[in-house]
Amino acid sequence: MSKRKNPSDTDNLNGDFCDFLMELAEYEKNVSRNIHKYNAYKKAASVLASHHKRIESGEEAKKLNGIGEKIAKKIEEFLQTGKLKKLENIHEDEEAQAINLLTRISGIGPVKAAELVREGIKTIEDLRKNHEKLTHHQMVGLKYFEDFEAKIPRTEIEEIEKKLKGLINKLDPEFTVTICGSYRRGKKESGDIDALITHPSVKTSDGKKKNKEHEKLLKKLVDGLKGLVTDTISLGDTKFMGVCRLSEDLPARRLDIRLIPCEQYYCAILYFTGSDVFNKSMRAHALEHGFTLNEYSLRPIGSTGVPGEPVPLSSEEEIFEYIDYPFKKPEERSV
Ligand code: 8DG
Ligand code: CA
Ligand code: CA
Repeated sequence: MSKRKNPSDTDNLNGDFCDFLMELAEYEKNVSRNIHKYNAYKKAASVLASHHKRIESGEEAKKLNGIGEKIAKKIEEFLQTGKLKKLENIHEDEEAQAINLLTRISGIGPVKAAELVREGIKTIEDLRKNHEKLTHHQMVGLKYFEDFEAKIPRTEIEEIEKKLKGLINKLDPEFTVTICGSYRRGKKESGDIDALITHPSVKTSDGKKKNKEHEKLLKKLVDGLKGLVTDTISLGDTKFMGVCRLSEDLPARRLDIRLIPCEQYYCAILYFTGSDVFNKSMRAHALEHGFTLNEYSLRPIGSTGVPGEPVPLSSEEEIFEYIDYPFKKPEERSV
């Protein structure tokens, strides 16, 4: 999951509220480590971002689903005073700012950031002097700190997609490659690149022996990407996390590649296209219609409450059909 997000799009009439709510959300996640508050702020920001009219009072905000007393009060305070006391206090809290900064490095989470700050490591410069305290992932994150903060223009991902597909096709034309995430949702820029790959020979139903052969498949595939991939953060049997770069004059970009069994491909594509808020609402809808949906499968829930066998799928549309959810094109899933 890339860090720093903001649902405040250009046509968002409540963008200023969303900005401060997202900043509070980040604070709760990184500094307080209160995931419930983080989710509450994020939910409120997302609801406000898609609201068709400008909110003019806390009272009015409270009527929206997902906005309770406390958040409504903050909106009221912001409308009245043009600022937020809580946020001002956070801005003055040096330790909180240092933790927030360090969590912007790929691989550094809130716990590690707090630990570093406790040891007096508070800036990127401090970290560069203490890189022995970092894991390999965190070191790669630090090395490319500035690069990874930059959004990736859509046109550049189109080029990377072409190159990636070309190289993978050369290895075996039976591979299917789909770049998911915000790129598939049609966004003009993305935080990272989420590539999903499948091959007719990669099956969940395979016995242990056959799976052994596939263990090396992703490694071979990544070997074939020299010239595009510059660093490996981690490489397992099903997931590669790393770095790619189109040319010397462009920033390095975060690239994840997942090798998915073909039976699971459509559920995986759906899941990794997101957005995460869209996924949550679709999962909830599935449950209401007697199905459980996740990144691997769609399964009917029997009368005993136990999920049955995965439904065989041959397209993403079919998932929507099974649960009676009006089909949404990827571009319509950025809620
Ligand atoms: P971005 O990279 O441009 O910032 O946006 P994104 O492509 O939408 O976000 P992402 O963090 O790269 O995640 C890609 C999709 O994966 C996301 O849209 C939905 C799905 N997803 C969830 N939850 C999680 C999660 O906890 N971790 C990851 N890595 N992906 C998740 O729904
Ligand atoms: Ca990602
Ligand atoms: Ca992404």
